[in-house]
Amino acid sequence: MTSQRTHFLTLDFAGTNLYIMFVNGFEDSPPQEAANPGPSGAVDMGHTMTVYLKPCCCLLLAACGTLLGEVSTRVCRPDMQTCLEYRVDPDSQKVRVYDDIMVGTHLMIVVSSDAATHWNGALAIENEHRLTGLLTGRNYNPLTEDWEESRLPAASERARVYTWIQAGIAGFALEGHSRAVDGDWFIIDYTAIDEGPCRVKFYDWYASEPLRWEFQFTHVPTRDFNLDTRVDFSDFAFLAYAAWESDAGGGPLTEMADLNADGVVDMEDTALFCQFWLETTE
Ligand SMILES: [Ca+2]
Ligand SMILES: [Ca+2]
Repeated sequence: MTSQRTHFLTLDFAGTNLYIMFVNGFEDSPPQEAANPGPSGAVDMGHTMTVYLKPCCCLLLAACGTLLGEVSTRVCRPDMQTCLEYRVDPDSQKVRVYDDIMVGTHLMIVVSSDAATHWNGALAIENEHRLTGLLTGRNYNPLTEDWEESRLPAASERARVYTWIQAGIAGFALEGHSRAVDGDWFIIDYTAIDEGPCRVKFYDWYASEPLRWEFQFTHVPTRDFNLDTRVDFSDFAFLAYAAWESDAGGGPLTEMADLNADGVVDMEDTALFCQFWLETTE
């Protein structure tokens, strides 16, 4: 066996120490000391990974860190407890469809991770979809120039949420940090501002295909005719008056309450109205 020379390099990785040990000049299997690589000797062997390269060097990685995990998203009501179900678009596995979102509805897009790792991504609305949906951040901080309440404690205090505006794009850049831990990292608010579809793109800049998926929100006319954020008897009274106006030849109320856009306000609109009974937009 030839003589050996050992060097250590210590890095901070994901908030934990990563020890890299270089061993030069041995021919047989790595020496016993290689299993105890850290200068401090405090290495959890359950998380030790060894790469052994011949003939002249061996690189040993011992990390008390975490493995790369999965970043995920969910769409919730403002109470953070009620999350919406989606269906996958049969024409594109990347499109998650959320049907029947009433205009005026506020939702939250939550970005989470099941692992502590550095990550960069974005949420954005592009081109004509900017006319029907709006993304907003929380509590802009002019000192950090980011939306500080859109980043959550698990993302670490060094994460940032920056405005991302350029030609045809309106969104937010989500910049993680190596000190992040698993949990909810970012929250971006979403508002349905007009009827029709709106797609929100979710990017993961570390993925081989950065566009991970799209949220497609299909917005339907509001039933909250008096705009007090709740669909209730006041709106039903409005609908009844619009039906009377419709029978009398139509008018501005008819246009507002004609939920299926067939030119009249009748029982079909009443049925569509009742689907959102007691719905709230706050
Ligand atoms: Ca109302
Ligand atoms: Ca109608």
